[in-house]
Amino acid sequence: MLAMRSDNDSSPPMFEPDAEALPAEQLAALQTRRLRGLIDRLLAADGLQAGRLRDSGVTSGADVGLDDLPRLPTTAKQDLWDSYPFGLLAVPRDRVVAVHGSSGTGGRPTLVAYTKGDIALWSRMCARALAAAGAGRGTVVHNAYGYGLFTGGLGIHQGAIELGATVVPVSGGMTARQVTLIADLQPEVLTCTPSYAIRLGEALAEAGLTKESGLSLKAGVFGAEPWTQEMRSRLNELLGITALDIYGLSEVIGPGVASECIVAANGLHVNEDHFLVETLDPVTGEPVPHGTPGELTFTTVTKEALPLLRYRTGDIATLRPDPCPCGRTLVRMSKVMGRKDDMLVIRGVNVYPSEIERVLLGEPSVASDYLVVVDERGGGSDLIACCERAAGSPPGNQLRGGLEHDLRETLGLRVAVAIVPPGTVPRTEVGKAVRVRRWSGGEPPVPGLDG
Ligand code: DLL
Repeated sequence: MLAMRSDNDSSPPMFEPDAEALPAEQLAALQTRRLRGLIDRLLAADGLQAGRLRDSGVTSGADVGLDDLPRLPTTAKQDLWDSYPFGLLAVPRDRVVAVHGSSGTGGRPTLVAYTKGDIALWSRMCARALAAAGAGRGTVVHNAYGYGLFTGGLGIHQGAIELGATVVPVSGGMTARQVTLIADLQPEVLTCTPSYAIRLGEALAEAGLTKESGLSLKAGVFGAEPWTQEMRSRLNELLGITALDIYGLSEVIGPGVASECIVAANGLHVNEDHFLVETLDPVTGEPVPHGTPGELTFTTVTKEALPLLRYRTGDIATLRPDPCPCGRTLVRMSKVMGRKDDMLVIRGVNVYPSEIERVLLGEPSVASDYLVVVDERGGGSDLIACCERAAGSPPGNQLRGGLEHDLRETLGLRVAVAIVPPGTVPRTEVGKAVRVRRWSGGEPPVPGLDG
């Protein structure tokens, strides 16, 4: 079996070093050329985005440079819904070779289209992410992202093939079968949501498969939902791996918009030769400086079927341009703190569920699954953090009091903690983990959570 590349290899593990380590001026020149090309394509397609460009005084790609980006019009999810299914196409309908999407909140599908060129681009972006995790030719990649309309499964699948790795297309769920496949095929890279990685790690441990007993995994490429550094520590420990973050969204291309490298495991390199990135104040839409949390906004300069100008994602993160030891020159984004619409406003205090995760999972006596319940039964909203004791942690009342104290200190807000019996916090086997449930009456969202 071919081994993983290691940090000590003389060449850095990059799939496209010419692009990933491009000097700043050359990157800017490439981005400018591509941005101008995009604007010309959008104007030629004469759709919604062309109208907005003309309204803002842009009639040719030659009119703009990178510095003009903040004054160009934006796009948002609503535009995709309004143009559902094919209204935003910038190519003839018969050039579309695939559609993907996400079910989104409220079950309303967000559908996106790909040309052959888009699929090739997407494959390369996912190959970059896998190579950044240390994978190369012949590396076995156990791909437990769901296959289907969701971009996780097929995106990583195509990327693994592009890289020349050996992909195991297991998809989500049926955990017992996954344990058998991992034992038999000895994958070195695991790709799935972080919440499913916890589930799988626990199932592997129950089956006696741990690092000590020869578990083959070395790296994990986890994304599609927010997760914290505390969750990273848990995953590293449980699976004996380096857990890495991968970010993306259907509207931009799917997974592979940005991903972490195994060299630093500290921030996600944005593939900004294809996806120009900005962080905007979520309320005013004005750009915020590097290091300040803002709404990630992407311009897809090379996509063909559904190119988007300044697509406002709703995801909140920071950007950092400082060099990375891996040699990539691409700007890094922080872990996503949450979506702007997932922010809870409790008695005037803004809270992202990930901030609660950081406190809960920072305590070793707490198991990795948790649920934040927004208790609306009294007409207001109060938070209850429901969690379980970690296996083997001693019983006692201090845990709850300690967590409530830490949550109050960290968030400046009273959050009640309910330690519920093992196995009662709802788990997600397939799809994205649900971390927040509203409770306005009736049965509690977690059995055993008494009123
Ligand atoms: O979740 C694409 C993906 C698949 C990314 C597999 C990574 C791995 P959608 O279903 O369209 O696409 O959902 C996109 O998921 O706007 C974020 O809110 C969230 N998200 C994706 N990756 C991360 C991440 C895929 N690493 C939405 N951290 C995005 C936090 C993430 N949130």
